[in-house]
Amino acid sequence: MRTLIIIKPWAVSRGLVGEILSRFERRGIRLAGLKVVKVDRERAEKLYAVHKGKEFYESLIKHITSSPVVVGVLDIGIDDPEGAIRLVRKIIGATDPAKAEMGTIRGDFGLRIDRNVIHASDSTKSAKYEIPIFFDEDELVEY
Ligand code: 3AN
Repeated sequence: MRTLIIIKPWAVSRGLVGEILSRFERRGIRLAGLKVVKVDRERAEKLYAVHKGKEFYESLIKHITSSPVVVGVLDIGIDDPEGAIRLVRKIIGATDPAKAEMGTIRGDFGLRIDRNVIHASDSTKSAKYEIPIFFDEDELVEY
C-alpha cells in the first residue's frame, strides 16, 4: 500500500527532513520514492483542488509554492489499505499542530495550522490521485 507525503517548506528550511523521515523508517515503513521539488502553481492547485473556495486556499497555495518541499511515497507493508492510511495519519498527528499529540510529527515540530510541517494523503483514493502529481510509475521502487 502506497501513500504520498510532502515535507512542507517550513520544515525543509528548518532542516527537519531527516528527523521527519526517520519517524516513518523506524516504524518499518519503506520509502518507494523521494525527491526535492519546487512546487509550481499548477501542481499546487491540483494537489489542493478539494480546498478550492475555502478561506485558507490562497495561503495554502502560497506556502506550498514558496520554497522547496520533499515529496515521498511511503510503502506501508500491511494488508489493510485504509489501516495503512490511518497509521500514517496517526504518525503525523492532527491537522492543527496546537491540538496534535506530543510524539506526532505535527505535535513535535509544528506551530501554526497554515504551516503544519507535513502533508499525507488522507485516504486510499487521495493517495491514488496525489502520487501521480509528483511521481511517474518508473520512479517508484518495489522491494
Ligand atoms: P490534513 O493536512 O490534516 O489532511 P486538511 O486536508 O483539512 O488537513 O487541510 C489541508 C491543509 O490546509 C492543512 N495541512 C493545513 O496546512 C491547511 N489548513 C487546514 N485547515 C486550515 C485552517 N483552518 N486555516 C489555515 N490552514 C488550514
